[in-house]
Amino acid sequence: MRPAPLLVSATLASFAVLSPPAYAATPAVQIVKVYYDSPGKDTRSSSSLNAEYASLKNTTGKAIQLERWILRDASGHKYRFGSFLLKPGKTVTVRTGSGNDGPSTVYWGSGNYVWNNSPGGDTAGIYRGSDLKKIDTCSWGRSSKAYTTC
Ligand SMILES: [Ca+2]
Repeated sequence: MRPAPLLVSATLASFAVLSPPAYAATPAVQIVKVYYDSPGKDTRSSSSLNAEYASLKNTTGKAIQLERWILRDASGHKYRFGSFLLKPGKTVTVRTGSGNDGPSTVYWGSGNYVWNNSPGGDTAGIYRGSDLKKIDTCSWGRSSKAYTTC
């Protein structure tokens, strides 16, 4: 049974390829919450638009510059970050409507809602850099809640 060691290593290699990781690695910047159904009727008032938001958290121990990163929905609506330094462990909230950007909140500047309500749902995704590397996504569908925590 001379080939036995070869068979063993081949088996191990197949196992390594086929077996999924025990858990998905935490993304450096994680979509932690999307409040997709702002309270009350969708009147497109400033306060209603800004009650719709997505929150992104820096899960690392280092500050991350989000400039030119993109937050987008399933149908391709995009928000591109200006210069924004997200500090370690901190969260930035991207509100759908208009307002003055601050240290923990930025504004998409949209005149209409971005995140689709339940039951249709939507997918929020964040993408980095010129090659738009996918960092994280968060999806929702039918739900009795107005938000999702990812
Ligand atoms: Ca909505």
